[in-house]
Amino acid sequence: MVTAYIGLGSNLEDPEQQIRNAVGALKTIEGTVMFSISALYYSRPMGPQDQPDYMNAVARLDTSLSAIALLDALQKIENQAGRVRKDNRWGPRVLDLDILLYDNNVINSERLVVPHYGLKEREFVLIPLNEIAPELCLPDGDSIENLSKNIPSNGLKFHSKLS
Ligand code: ROI
Repeated sequence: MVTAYIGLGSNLEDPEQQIRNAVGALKTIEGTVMFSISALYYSRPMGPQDQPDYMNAVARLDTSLSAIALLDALQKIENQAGRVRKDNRWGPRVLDLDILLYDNNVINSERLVVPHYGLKEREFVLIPLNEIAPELCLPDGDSIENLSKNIPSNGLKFHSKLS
């Protein structure tokens, strides 16, 4: 089994419900158990500001799937939520499920880059990740606790517990 951390984000079509549905769907991925889930957080959009605020959370999954099989499973859940992949990479989305970490692996393939390239700069990833895994270190040795202490605040707000 591998431990993977997944970032969840939504800013369209009832984001809180989108995240709650996604959490339910993550629990049904074959060969996978959800070990923990952070609280829900409101966050201001990173990137273009002319889009709604986001709801974000982070989940820990323990899985027997390969990283690519896990990515396939996550993209299937995104598609079932009605996500349309458009060119606007930084635009609003119904549901975004990102593999943040896959054990201590470093992956640089065309479809998948792990650790997630934005992890260290994103308050909406670091704070929920630190909530569920403060002892965690990245493959390069950086500690999540230190990174989350030093991230500049962009107004992330606790919303509610999920479980
Ligand atoms: N901004 C926030 N606050 N939360 C996200 O999940 C998120 N996802 C994105 C971009 C557009 C970079 N901005 C975001 O993909």
